[in-house]
Amino acid sequence: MTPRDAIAVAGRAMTAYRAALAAPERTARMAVVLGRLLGLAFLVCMGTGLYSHFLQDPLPWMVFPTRPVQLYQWTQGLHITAGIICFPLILGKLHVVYPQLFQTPPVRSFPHFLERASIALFVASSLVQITIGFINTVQWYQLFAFPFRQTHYALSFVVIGSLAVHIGVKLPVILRHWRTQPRKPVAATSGVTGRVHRWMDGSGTTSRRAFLATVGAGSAVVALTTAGQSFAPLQPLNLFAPRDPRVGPQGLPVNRTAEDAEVVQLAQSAGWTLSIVAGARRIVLDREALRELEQRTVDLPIACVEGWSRMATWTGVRLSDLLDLVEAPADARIRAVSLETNSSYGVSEIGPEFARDELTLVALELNGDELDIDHGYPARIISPGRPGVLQTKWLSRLEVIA
Ligand SMILES: Nc1nc2c(c(=O)[nH]1)N[C@H]1C(S)=C(S)[C@@H](COP(=O)(O)O)O[C@H]1N2
Ligand SMILES: [Mo]
Repeated sequence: MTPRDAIAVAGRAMTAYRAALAAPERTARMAVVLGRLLGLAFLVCMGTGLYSHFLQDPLPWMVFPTRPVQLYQWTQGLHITAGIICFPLILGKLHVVYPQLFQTPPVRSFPHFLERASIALFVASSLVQITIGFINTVQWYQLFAFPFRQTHYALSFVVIGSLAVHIGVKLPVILRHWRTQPRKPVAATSGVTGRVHRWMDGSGTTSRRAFLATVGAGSAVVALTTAGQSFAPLQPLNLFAPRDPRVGPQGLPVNRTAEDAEVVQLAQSAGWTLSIVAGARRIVLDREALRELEQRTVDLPIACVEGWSRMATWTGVRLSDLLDLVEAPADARIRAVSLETNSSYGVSEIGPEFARDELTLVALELNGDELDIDHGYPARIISPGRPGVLQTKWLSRLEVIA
């Protein structure tokens, strides 16, 4: 057998296999229906993901809204829920288009090559993307030998870029199948074998509905069992989410304990003070002194990037009042420094819109009691509309960034 014969045999085998894979739900219309839902889920993930990313790594000109105070709780809850729904949708979509893997010839032209390459890149990058995202929400951080957020951010451009190419290439098919088509006789589907495309004649409606119902039910189940970590009424259904937002000291989950952060001794030390530094001006306050300043009580959620969130009542000193003590300019950025020094979570920066917000506190109490050591005793930052990771615990110093 010459190589040419071998290719011909392989080609016939692929054609036969592809024909054998024909099923009522494997239609271009179904691919478009699932593709639209996936596209929507990806856009939601991208938008909410960029929002979360830039809150943590803002560009110099960026100013963020501070109301509603639950804004980040909602955007991040959406991010995680839409991301999880991508699993059943992608599996469904791959099931529908799987026979296309066995096209013959595998590459017909340069545009066809681009089309297939962009799909390969898109499938691979989005599977990696939702998988590392999911792993992050269940906090298996130790699995990652790379910085999660930067990787997830960079990969999102690969996903969206290859998706854009994919949509561009498939636009004619997408437009043709955007609406349900009137049923056509088999003969009208020119250029394809009746066997492979028999389903285009409108038979198999029942199995198509059953397939869509399965994907839909899968999506609903993962959404309902995830959203409970940020959406209180669904909390009893919260199966997948790693945290029950109701469990933890003072009714609030703990992300990192004082012991893990190795701050127990420093945090409990009688000599603890909070320094507030603006250039040469410096004020040092101990807990007593902080207590003597005007105390405010606010209701603000902790909303972790991992998706769980929980409303709580905080009491302490308005950050703005502390900044006035050192005559910090109203538009200054502030750096909050923790007693915890061995972690990137030990430092956060606070833009002026948050630093000067009347709800932003250096909190001393949580839900009516002195802060638990795992929630940041003696003092922590709490501010509206920001990721939990920026709500620095075990505060030691506030620096006005020049
Ligand atoms: N110093 C310090 N502050 C921190 C953290 C940390 O690890 N170290 N974790 C952050 C994260 S990721 C979250 S979600 C919140 C959680 O606050 P809680 O543990 O009081 O619920 O604290 C934030 N503040
Ligand atoms: Mo977090």
